Amino acid sequence: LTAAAGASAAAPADTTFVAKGNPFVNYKYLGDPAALVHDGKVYIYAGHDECPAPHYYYDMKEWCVLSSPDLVTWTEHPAPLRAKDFKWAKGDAWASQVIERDGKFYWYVTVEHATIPGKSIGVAVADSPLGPFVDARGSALVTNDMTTEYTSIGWDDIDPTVFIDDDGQAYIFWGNTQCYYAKLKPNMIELDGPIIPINLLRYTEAPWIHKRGDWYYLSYASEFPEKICYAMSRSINGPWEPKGILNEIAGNSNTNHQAIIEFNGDWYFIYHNGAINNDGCSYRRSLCIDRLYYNLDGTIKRIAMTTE
Ligand code: FUB
Repeated sequence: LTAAAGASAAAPADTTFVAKGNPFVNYKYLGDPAALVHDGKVYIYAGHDECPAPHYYYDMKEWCVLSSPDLVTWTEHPAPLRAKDFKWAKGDAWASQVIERDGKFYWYVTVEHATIPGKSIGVAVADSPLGPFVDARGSALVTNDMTTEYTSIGWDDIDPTVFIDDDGQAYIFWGNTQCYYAKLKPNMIELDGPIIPINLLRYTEAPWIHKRGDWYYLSYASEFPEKICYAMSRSINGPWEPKGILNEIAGNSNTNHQAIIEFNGDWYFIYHNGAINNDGCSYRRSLCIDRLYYNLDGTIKRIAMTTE
């Protein structure tokens, strides 16, 4: 990655490339990956890190999407969503996740609210995983003034992850410093009931929910610089039993942020690190994928971060 090629040059529409190891996208900086498996392909949605020198802050205006049928050959599609596509938002395309329900694709995002101080969560909807996505509500789904009783910070309402359980009930989890969850209505764009705080050991941010067999897994970024830890439960409502570290601090980046998916019978751990840029790497992050393996008791083996 030359300067940059680097950082600020946007890839032309529908660019196809062959991954040559981790980080697997080497022509632009992307962070906070979320992954969706749909119709034989993996889609990765990630925030575009565009921080210029002296690079001491998050400069993230848009989210990008890549797809692959085999995790080797990738296509980057035109950026399908920008923070300012939410008219009520000021900017900051922070962490997000896309999930499909009944043929519609819902993209839950973190943005800075224009009038309510702090971060908020919005949701956009599309008929295809590649968009076009439009704001589904015209207002935030979760705002800082809904959770002020739990923390004194303005950025606790970040990093949404959404999960649909086997009985069809959808849940949204999110949070910085404090993890929260709530039910979603079947329309996927309204909360259905109270916001419930969850206490997790050394929790920082970046929750991700997945299920395998009868186990629910809640992975999250822990401490700072961040490692990814996880907890397990027999119920989506907890209690969550801490199970330790999944992967260590990701190279030169203070943050880490994971997505966990099953694809063609294998499990994958998708995350970001600062491996491409030694300077300012917390704000110029790069995407990686490694395999994830389970023990017989359902616990997860420590992730070996590779450059392969
Ligand atoms: O990218 C901005 C923020 O950094 C995300 O929302 C957090 O998860 C951390 O990765």
